[in-house]
Amino acid sequence: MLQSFVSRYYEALLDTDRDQALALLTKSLEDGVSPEEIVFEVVTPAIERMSRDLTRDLATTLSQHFIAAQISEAAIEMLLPLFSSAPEIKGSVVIGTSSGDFHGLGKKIVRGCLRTKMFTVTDLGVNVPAERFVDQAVSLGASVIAISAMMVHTALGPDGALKVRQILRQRGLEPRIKIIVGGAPFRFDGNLYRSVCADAWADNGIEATRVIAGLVKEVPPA
Ligand code: B12
Repeated sequence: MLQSFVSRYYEALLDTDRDQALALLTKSLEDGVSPEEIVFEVVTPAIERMSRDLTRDLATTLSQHFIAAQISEAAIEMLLPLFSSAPEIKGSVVIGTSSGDFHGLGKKIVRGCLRTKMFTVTDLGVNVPAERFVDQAVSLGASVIAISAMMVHTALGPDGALKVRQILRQRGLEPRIKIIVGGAPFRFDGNLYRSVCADAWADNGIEATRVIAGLVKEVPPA
């Protein structure tokens, strides 16, 4: 039964049919499937599969992936309160687009993937100054700052990741808060993240969840 549900849910994602996808989730709950099973065996594998299809054989499009990430987020928000015990949160992340940069689509996909994988994510929006990234990470107890930059000058610019690094250093926060970057310039040059003194980069939302899980482990418990 679960297998047919998985296929129908994935079809709804491919059709970007949010109502159908969420209706399927509700129906399977009524049929006795646990919310935990739905999240870990349906919702999360589906967004991972779409990400693979997108990068490997272009079987899906970016717009499908974008809507799928939003549907996944909605599904997680609907199902988490129904878990029999609170899920283990893997870490806390603040995410935003670099100062001067108003590209927000990729960041939203990353946010959706992180939430699907049980990270607490605070989205600071677009055009976020370096100081705000750090202030928010400190006040929310986040161990990772995730910076999206879609243009070369906002990736390398003076109020981007480099400044976040500088502030973390000045305030003695480097052991507690890690920096991950992503976006078009980093995809173009896989070593660019080093030039902006980030701890890591990732090519897409699913990869970001893996890399961030590693970064969280490097941070000593508070
Ligand atoms: C859509 C788009 C726009 C839209 C943005 C809409 C929106 N609300 O976001 C609009 C039309 C508004 C726009 C405006 C501009 N744009 Co524009 N835009 C694009 C375009 C075509 C696609 C970007 C996109 O959304 N991709 C889809 C998402 C899903 O992919 P993504 O962002 O790469 O995200 C994925 C990964 O990169 C990664 N990722 C993303 N963020 C993060 C963060 C972390 C932490 C991690 C780990 C991973 C990660 O995961 C995501 C999911 O897989 C790109 C071209 C391109 N191929 O990238 C140009 C592009 C980025 N834009 C460009 C330019 C120049 C501009 C403008 C300056 C144009 C102008 N003259 O006005 C303005 C800038 C406005 C500003 N100040 O920000 C240039 C930048 C060139 C450069 N060398 O810097 C590009 C590269 C186009 C080009 N080839 O010239 N743009």
